[in-house]
Amino acid sequence: SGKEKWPRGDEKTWKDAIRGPDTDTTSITKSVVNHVQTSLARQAYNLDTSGAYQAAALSVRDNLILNWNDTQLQYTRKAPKRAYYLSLEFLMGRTLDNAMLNLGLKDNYKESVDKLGFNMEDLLEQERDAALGNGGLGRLAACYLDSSASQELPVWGYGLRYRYGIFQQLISPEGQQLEAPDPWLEMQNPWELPRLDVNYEIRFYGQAERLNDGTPRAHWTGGQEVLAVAYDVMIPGCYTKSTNNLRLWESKPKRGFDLNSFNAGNYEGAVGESNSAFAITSVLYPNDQTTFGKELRLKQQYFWTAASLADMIRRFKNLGKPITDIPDYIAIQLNDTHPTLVIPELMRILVDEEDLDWDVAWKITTNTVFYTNHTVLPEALEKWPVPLMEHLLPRHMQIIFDINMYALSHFLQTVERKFPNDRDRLARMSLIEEGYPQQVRMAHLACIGSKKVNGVAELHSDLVRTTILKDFVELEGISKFSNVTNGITPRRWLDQCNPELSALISKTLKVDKSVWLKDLDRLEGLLPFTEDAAFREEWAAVKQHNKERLAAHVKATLGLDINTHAMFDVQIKRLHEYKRQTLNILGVIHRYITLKAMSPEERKKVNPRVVFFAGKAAPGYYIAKITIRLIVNVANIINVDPDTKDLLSLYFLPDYSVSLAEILIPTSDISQHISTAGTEASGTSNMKFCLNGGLLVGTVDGANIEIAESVGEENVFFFGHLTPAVEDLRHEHRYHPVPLEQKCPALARVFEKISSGAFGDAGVYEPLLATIRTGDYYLITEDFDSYIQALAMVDEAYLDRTEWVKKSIRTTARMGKFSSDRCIMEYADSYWNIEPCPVGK
Ligand code: B1N
Repeated sequence: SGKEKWPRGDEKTWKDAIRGPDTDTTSITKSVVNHVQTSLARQAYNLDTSGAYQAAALSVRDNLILNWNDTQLQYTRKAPKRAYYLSLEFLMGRTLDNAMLNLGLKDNYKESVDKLGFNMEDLLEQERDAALGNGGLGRLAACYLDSSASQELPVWGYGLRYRYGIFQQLISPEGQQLEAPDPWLEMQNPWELPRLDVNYEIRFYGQAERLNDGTPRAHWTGGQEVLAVAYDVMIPGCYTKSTNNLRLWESKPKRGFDLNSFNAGNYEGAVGESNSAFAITSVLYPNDQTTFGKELRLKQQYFWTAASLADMIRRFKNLGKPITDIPDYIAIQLNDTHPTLVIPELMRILVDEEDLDWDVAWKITTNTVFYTNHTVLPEALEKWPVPLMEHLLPRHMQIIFDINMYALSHFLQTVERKFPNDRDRLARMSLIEEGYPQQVRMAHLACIGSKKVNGVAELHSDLVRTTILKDFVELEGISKFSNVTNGITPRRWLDQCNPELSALISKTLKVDKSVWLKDLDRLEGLLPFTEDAAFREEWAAVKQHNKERLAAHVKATLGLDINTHAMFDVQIKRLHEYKRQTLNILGVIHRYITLKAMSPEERKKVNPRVVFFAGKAAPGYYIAKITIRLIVNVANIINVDPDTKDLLSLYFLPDYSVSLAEILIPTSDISQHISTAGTEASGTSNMKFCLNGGLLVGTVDGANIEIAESVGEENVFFFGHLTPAVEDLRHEHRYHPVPLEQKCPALARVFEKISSGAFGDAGVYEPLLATIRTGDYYLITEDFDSYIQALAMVDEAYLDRTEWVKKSIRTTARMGKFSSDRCIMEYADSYWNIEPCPVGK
């Protein structure tokens, strides 16, 4: 806007020199070659594929930076309310392809790279995944950033810049998972902008002394101070200039080494202190859905929330508004309880530094913060020992006790009135769980400190309301507790991972992808084409090509041959007992036994099937690691059995990642989402498979339910007990155990096979089998028969290939609801109260 003056110099000189984006092939080529010569300091004749990737990435990055600058300037000028998505995990995957597609420049870059003598596919393969997450929670954060930018919403992400992302998984020939570090920053990372000038000092330990001057204030002094330094990752929107920011913090010592210690001869102590500062952001914790009360993890959480909040407040203060206006300019979304410390940290700033009354500070806080719960599994609910919290964050521990007093006891008085003498209720609701030691219940703190609380699928949000936060619903009213069903970005999870299908859709709908990728309900336009035989053939051909692409990849990386004319059956996710990869592998063994018992004549009628598994087990998760072992050893046997190998084969693909998912998902005929009912909060890969025309085999759990509602129950294969039955069944198991042979003879035969040593030393698997034989917390024995039946129905349905392809088309066509654009609009409208802030308007 014309109001601003050029800061210095001659306006025309500036304007002539300022460059625009490189969009046509000629300027793209120039920019790529320029980066080869200057940024990479290489001669053109000396360029390899890795260098070509770097140069192309730097050229794309230039374009992103220009858009990023314009977007951020626009935000500064318009000063809209902003939302901040706080997540300890951002599972971004690769960036180059996504960036080119969102910029609408992929074809031009491809042409340019071609002319320079390189192949775009090879270049893309050079990039390492940014794997700063464990699974669904981290990938959801990445999808939400893509949607926020695509919807032109002023949303920033805040996270940690781990030097090591999720470990690399190696599988030994015996099927053991081995973990290797993921030094993803060893190569230059063109996608981040170091902001060494944006930094904050973060305090740990020390003393907190209340002033006791009639105010709630305290002084927090001493301890260790660590520097948080910002690295910015640009998040391009799809077909828009809007380019948002993901700010990742790196920890480092406040001032190099402590010179005093040096001079006192304490070299080790000085280096130790500096190492402990670097250690904070050194590694992502690889435990999905379990917490271990580790001090370093709590340090990560505070380091990140304190730096992020300091950054938000500095930005807010630049607006010159009264501090009480914070909720009008800032919305903070907590991605699970990991960033819950923002609540006491914001209270500390408002009370101790801004000198506000407690009640005023509490009102600001509870109007600014929003909390998303992602799990109801008891072992995943965060609790921190009070002594640890007191030691590391003495002031925050005081504040949490005060919140418990003021906010809760205020509540608790209401409770007293509403439910007199209900001592159990008081103990249940307290922020502090009694015991040795006492523990802080982070979900309770997140709940009472937030304006709204949501779960991630209808069923899950119901469970949040009726189980873990039931008492709070009774107290605060139901309207605070709602649902935002998860979604996925169709940019990465259709256009990027399945370009042929994307092209077929655009051609069929006669709509440019720039339209339907941002309005996914448009896919419904495919429905009439289910009756078009030529279209169905094209649809099936795309699936076939995707299978071949995967087979080529597996051949190149693992040296294995895959039968691409089989049905592809895929289960890819973290290894977890509740996700029941065991049910799947036991089902595979059952199938193998059944095939072996058939005559050659009977076998001829069987449709070939290839089963894929991929996923990592937390390094300390013993049972999950045995499950991998069983899968690998079953594969070793059945893949070479001449009787069956053409009809059934099995692959455990090592080192599952976002990039591997992008190759696997478009190949599936069916995918498995078979958690014990009530345990999988949502699931998001279920959505990715269905969007790509794979049918779903699953339990009545998480988002499976809503997917079935959308695509039609006739197009999914449901099985198993429902959520309300689960508790009763577990109770039955405990108090009226029935021997496996009696309860589920088919499964007993599978167990016998394993115990006979058919898949190697049976002793290895015994601890896994024992969890099922005794206790069976995840109800394998209860669901096995109906699982086998569901797979039989899959086989039967697959016989009618025409009808199958129709199901596939209908599934894709009805997945519009699951675009993460819809989720982000819901958060923007019903939670954050923010509006689009487009560039140049
Ligand atoms: O979050 C996803 C859901 O789709 C999945 O169903 C859910 O299991 C997943 C602690 C978690 N819940 N909890 C976690 C991850 C890491 C950690 O340290 C908990 N992940 C989920 C997205 O909503």
